[in-house]
Amino acid sequence: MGSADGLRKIAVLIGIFAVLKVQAVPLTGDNADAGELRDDILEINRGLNHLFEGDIAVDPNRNAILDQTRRWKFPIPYILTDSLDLNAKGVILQAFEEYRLRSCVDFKPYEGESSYVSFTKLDGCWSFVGDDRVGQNVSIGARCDTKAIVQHELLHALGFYHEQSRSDRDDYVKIWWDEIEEGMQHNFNKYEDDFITDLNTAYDYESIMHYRPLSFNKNESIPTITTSIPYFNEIIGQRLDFSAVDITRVNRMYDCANTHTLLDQCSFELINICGMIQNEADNADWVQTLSNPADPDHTLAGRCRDSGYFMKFDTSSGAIGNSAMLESRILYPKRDEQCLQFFYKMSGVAGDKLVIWIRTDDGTGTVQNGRRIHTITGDGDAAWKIAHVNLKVTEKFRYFFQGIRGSSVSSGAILIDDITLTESICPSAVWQIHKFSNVLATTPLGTPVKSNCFYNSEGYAFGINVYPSGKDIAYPDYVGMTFFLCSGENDAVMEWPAKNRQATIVAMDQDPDVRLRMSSTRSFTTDTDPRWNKPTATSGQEFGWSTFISIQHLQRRSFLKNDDLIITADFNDLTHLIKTEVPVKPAAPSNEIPEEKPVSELKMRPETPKHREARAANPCGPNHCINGGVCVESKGEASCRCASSQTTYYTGKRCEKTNIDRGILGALIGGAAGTVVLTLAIFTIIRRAQ
Ligand SMILES: *[C@@H]1O[C@H](CO)[C@@H](O)[C@H](O)[C@H]1NC(C)=O
Ligand SMILES: *[C@@H]1O[C@H](CO)[C@@H](O)[C@H](O)[C@H]1NC(C)=O
Ligand SMILES: [Ca+2]
Ligand SMILES: [Ca+2]
Ligand SMILES: [Zn+2]
Repeated sequence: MGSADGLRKIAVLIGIFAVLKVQAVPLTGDNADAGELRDDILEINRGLNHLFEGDIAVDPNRNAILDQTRRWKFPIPYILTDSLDLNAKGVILQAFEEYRLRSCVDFKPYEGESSYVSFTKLDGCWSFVGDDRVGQNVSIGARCDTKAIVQHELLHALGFYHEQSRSDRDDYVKIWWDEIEEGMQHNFNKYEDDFITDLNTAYDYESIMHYRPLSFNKNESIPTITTSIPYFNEIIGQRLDFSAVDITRVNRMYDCANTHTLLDQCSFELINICGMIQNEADNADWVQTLSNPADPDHTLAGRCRDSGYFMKFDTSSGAIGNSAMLESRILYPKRDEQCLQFFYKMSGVAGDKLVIWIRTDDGTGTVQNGRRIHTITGDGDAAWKIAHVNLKVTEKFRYFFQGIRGSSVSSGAILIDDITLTESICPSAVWQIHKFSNVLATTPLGTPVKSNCFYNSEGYAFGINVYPSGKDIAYPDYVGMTFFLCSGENDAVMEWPAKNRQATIVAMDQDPDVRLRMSSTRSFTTDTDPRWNKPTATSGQEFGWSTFISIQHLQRRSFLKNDDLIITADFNDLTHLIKTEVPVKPAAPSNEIPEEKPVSELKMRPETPKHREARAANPCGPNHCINGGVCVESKGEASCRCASSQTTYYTGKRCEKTNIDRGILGALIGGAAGTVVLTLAIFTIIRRAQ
């Protein structure tokens, strides 16, 4: 290839993007993206000439990657200025959580530090590269309010350039210089390896930092960048989530040993079963079992011979009520919310039970005190199913699975696989669509598959529509997804319209390693539009995306593992984020020059034997941070890193909550009304007595 002909061919292949853009239908009432494919950073930033490489605020003569002084200290202080759209504030907090799940990168509300990130709605989406040490803007302009764009801009802020500016990029991509818009050639510069480092990672077509084929192009259907391996022409520029290599690089650059929110994960592939243990006091054991064609595991879905294990409790014999327990190792939570996600399959007749327990520290240091959290009863449907269980543990604990034989005619087993325990709140809606290929084949374009109604933590009821064969005639190759309010049992007491709530829909990549999942996540935030008024019995009006994910993307990765599509959704109150801006305090002149003392031979004395501190001597034991704050030892003292989950926003030394849960507020008002009635009654009695 290399001829103009070759380029034309590729143009035809990827021209679909451009064609779709041209045909983009005008705003049709129920589309969060005005019916268009969401523009990427470069299209949004078109015409902003002060930017370098499309979305980097200029100052190209430095290099954060090799320059240690440009690296951040964690947690990174941030300000959410009130110029931001409410939806942008919500997705910024979501992006923080993606970093916390996969790396040691962390963020905290600004409290007068000299280095900080100020998220501001300026023109376009852009960032500086590396820590400026004087406070810096990250612009999340109009249409930049997606989680993936925020993740991308924060990678710049952390010190990363675009993937195609690597020194060895010409081995992997071809730049079509003649097709680049006049004066934009500098956006395709590459850097030599004395300027940036690849951190010993291979060129990554899948990086969230890669340009798309149609970047700075003259002709809207002719690409400026194509890949040496043609398969990747459709991959470059993905804006789903971090790639595996993006994560490796962040973790290498910042010497991350741990993540903030991943507590435990197991796919049972190794014989040590991730440190899980059998209980001795029950009737049987869980057995690590190899997949077979009749019973494939979940991790590999039966695709590989001689691998793919799951844990199995046989319920085909023994007395009714016989049980086996499989316990996790001891875990040390940092927040007070955990979500246990796992896959299970119950192949017996209805009635077998799978019970999830936790055992916490009883105060003597041993982990006892069992607490039953959740029970799943088999319904005779032997398919792999996903389960989410919220744990709310604040001290060291084990979680465990108890399988129980529920019927004398049971002839099957209980299987579990692919467990993930993260310190986050489980989604309020989980919808698993079985046999998706059938659904796709039998549902005509424009026809939705409707979910049941789910309740969010406040009590709003909502549902999801999936259009497997497309929602809009203009986008037949895309799965559409929309959100709608259902009429629910709390409607009389809820606030209407349901404004300032962020609806988030996720099509889940079912990779067994949660850090490698590249799920598709979309969010919008509700306003005072009548569609958010109290829904009628027939249902509310839908709102969402006709281009949620392309069929082609859906068939990649593990979106359709076992032919199941798993969708999760949330509807979170962002009212407390309406006012978040804090004034910048004049920074005290900082002479905090990074200590890089040369190691002198004289100082290298033999190490004195280390005194072993008891666990209780740790300033963070017990964790005094409340509301899920993470306690971190900093210079021998306890310091709280305040978590910002999707529903709550914390601040202060101990992470006090700033918003009142609406349910509680309702109860308070109810209580107050009761008091008034009682007082009136008493007055009446007193009057009578007089
Ligand atoms: C961010 O941009 C605004 C508008 O250009 C500017 O006034 C402000 O000083 C900038 N903030 C920082 C921290 O550079
Ligand atoms: C863009 O390329 C197509 C295909 O080669 C061509 O037909 C069209 O005229 C070009 N448009 C412009 C504006 O150059
Ligand atoms: Ca046992
Ligand atoms: Ca497995
Ligand atoms: Zn960029």
